[in-house]
Amino acid sequence: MTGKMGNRAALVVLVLVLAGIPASIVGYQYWLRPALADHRVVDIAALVPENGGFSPDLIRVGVGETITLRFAADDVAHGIAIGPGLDIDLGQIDPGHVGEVTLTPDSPGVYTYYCNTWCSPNHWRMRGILEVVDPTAAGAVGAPPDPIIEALIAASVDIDAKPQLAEGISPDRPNGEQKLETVEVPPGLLDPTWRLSHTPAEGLVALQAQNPEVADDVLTDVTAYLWSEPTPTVEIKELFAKNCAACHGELGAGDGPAATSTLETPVAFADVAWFRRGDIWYAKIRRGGMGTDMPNFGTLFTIEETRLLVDYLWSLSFGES
Ligand code: HEC
Ligand SMILES: [Cu+2]
Repeated sequence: MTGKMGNRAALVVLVLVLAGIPASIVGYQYWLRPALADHRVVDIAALVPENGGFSPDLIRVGVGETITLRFAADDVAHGIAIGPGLDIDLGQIDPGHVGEVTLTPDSPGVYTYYCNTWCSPNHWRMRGILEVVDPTAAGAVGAPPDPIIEALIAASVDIDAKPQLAEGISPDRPNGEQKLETVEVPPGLLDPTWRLSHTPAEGLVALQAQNPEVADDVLTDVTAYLWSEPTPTVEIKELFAKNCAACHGELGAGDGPAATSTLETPVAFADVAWFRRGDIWYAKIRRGGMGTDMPNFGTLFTIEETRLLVDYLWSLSFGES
């Protein structure tokens, strides 16, 4: 792993997170406190998208300016987070309550505040933009370059093509780790970058070529084990639980409570795993589907978080979580 976590905090701060303050301490919350504050306090109403979503849904703040964002849940419970890379999650805010965060951005950038609690069928549209501008610099801040997506474009990979699914490979992966010791593994399979741009089925073929005398079930176990490395962290599991499980199901079986209301059926990762490439999953997560109700998460998560989510999908696919 490279030290990508090091550059995550372009904007961090004095972050004070206060969640769940009853909004009913009205006089204090709405008049006295903003009047006494020595910096800008912005009140943001959080409503399900059918009722208007966030208002305001665009906030501009200058580099070095301290700002307090106060999110009031006015209809149902919402979960408020701000990304990518800020580590700000105010948790669930019940109706009639306020959650707030105070921050002082130290470099320009574009961030998204979003709801991460399933609050309505249009829940995932509940997003707003926090733009950090440097008044002394001209020009907009672009998104950072994304090596995985650039490589897909360079190779003309169509991320919307539906790969053919073949029969006969079990999604289970018992004891792959021990079996790994008993076979000869081609170097590509040990390289996470190679695995990201190849399907497990292709990995299996490479293993078979190298180990013609070894039984296929041993080789499938080894392949599945390699693809489901590394073990997911608690943070990534939580990111999936909050943002993906409503559709894809808690364990990625495609059976979340919102799965019945999407245009296309959310993918059950175990069903497709052998014939999918991780880099295409990655691109799908960042860009979203094309008219399929699969939301885009590229403005919410860092490149690193997305990469770790893909690893987590593999471990869900191959039965280990
Ligand atoms: C609103 C429901 C919904 C949510 C929330 C959602 N997805 Fe999806 N997802 C779908 C649907 C529907 C599809 C199938 C259509 C498509 O591929 O565009 C899909 C497809 C995918 C695919 C492509 C799978 C394949 O091989 O075809 C990936 C990867 C994926 N989702 C990952 C995620 C992750 C990770 C999250 C959370 C960060 C997430 N999804 C959140 C509905 C959802
Ligand atoms: Cu919501």
